[in-house]
Amino acid sequence: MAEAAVKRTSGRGKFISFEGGEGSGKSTQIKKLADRLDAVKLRAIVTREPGGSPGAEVIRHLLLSGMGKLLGPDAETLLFAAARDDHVRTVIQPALTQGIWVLCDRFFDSTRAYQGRLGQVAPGVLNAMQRVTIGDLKPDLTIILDVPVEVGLQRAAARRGSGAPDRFEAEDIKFHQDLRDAYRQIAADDPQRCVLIDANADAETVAAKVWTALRDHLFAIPNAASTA
Ligand code: T5A
Repeated sequence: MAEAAVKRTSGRGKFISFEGGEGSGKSTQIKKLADRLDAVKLRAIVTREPGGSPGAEVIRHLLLSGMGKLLGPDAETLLFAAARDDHVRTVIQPALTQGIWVLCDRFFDSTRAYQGRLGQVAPGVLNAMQRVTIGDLKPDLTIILDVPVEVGLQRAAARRGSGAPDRFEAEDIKFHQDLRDAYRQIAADDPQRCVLIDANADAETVAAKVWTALRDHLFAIPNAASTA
């Protein structure tokens, strides 16, 4: 069965992005999915934004320190775009071309939600940046993990321990509620690509829903349920 899975997905790799608010469980679910794909002998890499390539990781550091915020919403968005440009060119595209699946913790929907809806960067600016950085590249599937804001922030705080919240975790509760609404809207606007998953459950339950979404959207995984 594993052989069949590899054979039927030969060619370009699948591109799957994970999205959601702070502490929604993206990193946890990506790791579980990577393990599960490995079990059916599908080659996959796990990467993240901002970051994912050496150049983009430098920009990540700048952004999460809050330095980008000081420059204003447009310039901060340009920094996210610069990081994405490097990441796409040096990591994502080469992997997909080699038939390797890419599991990405955040992608352009994060820019749409955080900088577009919340930062109020104009759609024309976002569209132009998207054209330059990713062109026609779109995830084959976007998993949007949906949790109540309080739950996500509690999870993020528990994981952080005594460390300081980063630039976005430190925003007020309304910001996070608007963010949740923005993601729900993104899911509603593009149901072919996006699956909204209720992630207010234990990690195994959420992982089962993610796997079902994959099986339903990327039909090339045969007998997915039998690998549970
Ligand atoms: N950003 C990013 C933009 O503004 N624009 C952009 O274009 C892009 C790409 C990145 C920040 O940059 C912003 C958005 C972000 O604010 P980050 O440090 O990468 O920052 O942080 P996040 O992407 O927000 O991810 P987090 O690490 O905060 O959360 P995750 O990955 O969603 O959650 P995870 O899996 O680390 O889980 C958090 C904690 O909860 C537990 C985990 O064990 C962990 O302790 N947990 C659960 N607990 C109970 N039940 C479950 N189901 C659980 N799942 C996980």
